[in-house]
Amino acid sequence: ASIHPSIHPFHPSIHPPSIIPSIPSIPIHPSIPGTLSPSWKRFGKNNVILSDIRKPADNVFYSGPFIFADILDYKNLREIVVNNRITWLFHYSALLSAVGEANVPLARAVNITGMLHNVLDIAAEHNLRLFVPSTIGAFGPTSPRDPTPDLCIQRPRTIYGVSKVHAELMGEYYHYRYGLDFRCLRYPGIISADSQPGGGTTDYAVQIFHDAIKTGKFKCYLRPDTRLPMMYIDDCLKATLEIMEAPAEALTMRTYNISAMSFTPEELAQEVQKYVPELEMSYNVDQVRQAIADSWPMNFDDSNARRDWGWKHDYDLAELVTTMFSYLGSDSR
Ligand code: AKB
Repeated sequence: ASIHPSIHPFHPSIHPPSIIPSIPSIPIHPSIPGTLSPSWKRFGKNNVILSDIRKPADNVFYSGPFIFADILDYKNLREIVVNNRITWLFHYSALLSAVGEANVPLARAVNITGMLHNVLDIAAEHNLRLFVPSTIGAFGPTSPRDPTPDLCIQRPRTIYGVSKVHAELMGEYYHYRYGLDFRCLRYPGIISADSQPGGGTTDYAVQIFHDAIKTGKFKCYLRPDTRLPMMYIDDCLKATLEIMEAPAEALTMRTYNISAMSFTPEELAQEVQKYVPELEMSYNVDQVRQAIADSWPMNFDDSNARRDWGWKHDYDLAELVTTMFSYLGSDSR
């Protein structure tokens, strides 16, 4: 018999028996397409299940299992977990900062209801190890910004940030109260060649590569001196798998900052100009995104992650730009 969260409080001792395969099954959201390759290599293609409410885009190479999963539909999620004997769940569904401000009710439904009522309860009910990404956006104007430590005041002023603080606190509460194996990383702005910008405040740092290659021009919506923490996708994936595989005894906390580099639009443009020397930068500040960026960390203190589970980034700004152009091709104009 299964136990519905609204009827019974969770405790590890009352979890229904579950059959746990020797290798974890991991539903992964395709908004980070690169997620697939490291996890396939590590766990085997058939043990990693990709899910979304839409078919994968034609340009996303994908040949492993793919299923429809709607995080707003509790029964659908439960069926997936039971039928596939899921053991680990990576929960990426979320509306990002800028797009969340444009549609607060949807952001609330996806980021809070989907997370609170569904993912946490399913994970607790089925004894899953649960990964939920948080973000630099979980901090706000009253947080220390340079650097921002793991534990400090968090009063974000976006629905995205509020939903992420909520996720951090709920995950930790379920961990301490019911033994849920909740693990969470606060990501900087993530940059990758194979995913398009998706409604975030840090998106300019992805768009600049596409525009530099296509048109040789880039109009930035943030001021030239706006410093934000950023990370290349491979480091993000490495950190995510590392924290999921870390022995529980190594974790002195359940939500960690991770960091790799911090830069401003001006500094990024200088690096991009090494590949596209004629790049013309201009600035047309969007007040909404500028206000969000001005309330976020400038530098992220990730010393706890480095100490507890050996986090170490591989990509700095120069390496990031070289790698982006090696994928996108600076001479493909
Ligand atoms: C955003 O800009 O909203 C995201 C984030 C930093 O969480 N990329």
